[in-house]
Amino acid sequence: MFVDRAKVRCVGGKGGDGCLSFRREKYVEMGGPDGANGGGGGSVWLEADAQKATLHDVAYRPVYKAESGSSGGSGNKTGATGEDLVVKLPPGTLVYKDERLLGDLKNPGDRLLVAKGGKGGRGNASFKTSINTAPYISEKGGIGEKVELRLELKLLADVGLVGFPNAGKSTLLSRITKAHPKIADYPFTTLTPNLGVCAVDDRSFVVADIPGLIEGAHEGKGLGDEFLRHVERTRVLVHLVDVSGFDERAPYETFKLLNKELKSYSATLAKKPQIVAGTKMDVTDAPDAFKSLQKKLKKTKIYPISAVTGEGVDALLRAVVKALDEAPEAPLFLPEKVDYVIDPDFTVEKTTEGPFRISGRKIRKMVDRTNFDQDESVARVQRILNKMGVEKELARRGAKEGDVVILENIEFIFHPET
Ligand SMILES: Nc1nc2c(ncn2[C@@H]2O[C@H](COP(=O)(O)OP(=O)(O)OP(=O)(O)O)[C@@H](O)[C@H]2O)c(=O)[nH]1
Ligand SMILES: [Mg+2]
Repeated sequence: MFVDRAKVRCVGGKGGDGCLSFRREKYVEMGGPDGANGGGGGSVWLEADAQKATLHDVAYRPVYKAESGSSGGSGNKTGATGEDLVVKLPPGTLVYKDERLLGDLKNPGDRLLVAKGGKGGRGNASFKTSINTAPYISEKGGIGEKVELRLELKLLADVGLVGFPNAGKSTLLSRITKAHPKIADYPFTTLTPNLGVCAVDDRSFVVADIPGLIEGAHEGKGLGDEFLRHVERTRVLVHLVDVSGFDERAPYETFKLLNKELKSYSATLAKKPQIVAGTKMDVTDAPDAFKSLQKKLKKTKIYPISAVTGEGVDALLRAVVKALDEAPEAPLFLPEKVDYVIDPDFTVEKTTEGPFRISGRKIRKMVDRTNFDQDESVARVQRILNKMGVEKELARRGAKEGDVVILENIEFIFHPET
């Protein structure tokens, strides 16, 4: 099944906890600290993989969690690092977070780090200093990053077949490639894009057949712009105009209407090199209709083809190859300029219920990693808060000795040191 949109949640692995331990040896009176660091948590990556053609798999399995790091051990045994998780996606996947483009996984092998694993906590051996030779302190492992992402696939094909429903797009695709799209004599036979690889002499290129467009497609009529975006990255468009008389409108009308739709959808689509083909030339009235269309479009060469008999198809393909040689590379979608979000180290607010609340990313990280049952750890947090200027800010806000202060989720009694 062809799925071109998906939402996924990626979670980095938790870092392993640091260990608190002291060496115990026979005949050695005072062993030093030997608690090792925990291993870092694994990260989640997204990677473009040529084997994938749709977002089907991720849409049905939307949660990705990397491995956690192991805890550090005694005897200076460092915890194992958690393994990274690589999520394979089809080339051409755009990655959005909060509607901001994070990246374009255009070429196979392109990678994007989306959720970093948490750092491993430090063991007490790491806290040893000349002053504190027996630290009774260890850190917890950091929590991995959590992100919700929106994925959108914009197919990467060299050539896009466009035209009104029934123009014969799928029939042409089945003639020039090994693809087997559904073909029928009613409009909207094709409901999702089909891709095929076409070989001409020693060249090959990817052709995309998308559902037929109708008037108002850019406003969402018919299958509309759902699929127009899949030809946005093609390098050359082949515009099929039915000249058999099956479509009640004159071929010239449908030609103009379709170009109007492309233009309304995007200026880039309208500017793409376009090769025009009159289709179903094997039908009795087609040659006459073809002639009058060519007369009206003086400057544009139209290729007469029949996907059923094969007439004119080679000449069309040669023109496609020539146009591809001259066409620019498919555009890369670059992340928009990021407006920086100012994220202060901490904020202090007085809650309506009374206590002061201290929050912020840096504070949250520290709280997550602190063992509050260790006196030395608590003392260390207090030292860090002081250095950050939290105590000063609390005092400035009117906090007094004995007031309750909430640090993220942990309650403290305010005892200013200074
Ligand atoms: N005689 C003749 N019939 C054709 C030719 N090409 C396509 N047809 C017929 O036209 C009808 C529509 O063909 P499709 O290839 O399904 O058309 P499409 O453009 O893919 O249509 P949608 O997917 O609905 O947009 C089918 O009945 C085909 O058999 C041709 O060259 N000659
Ligand atoms: Mg079709």
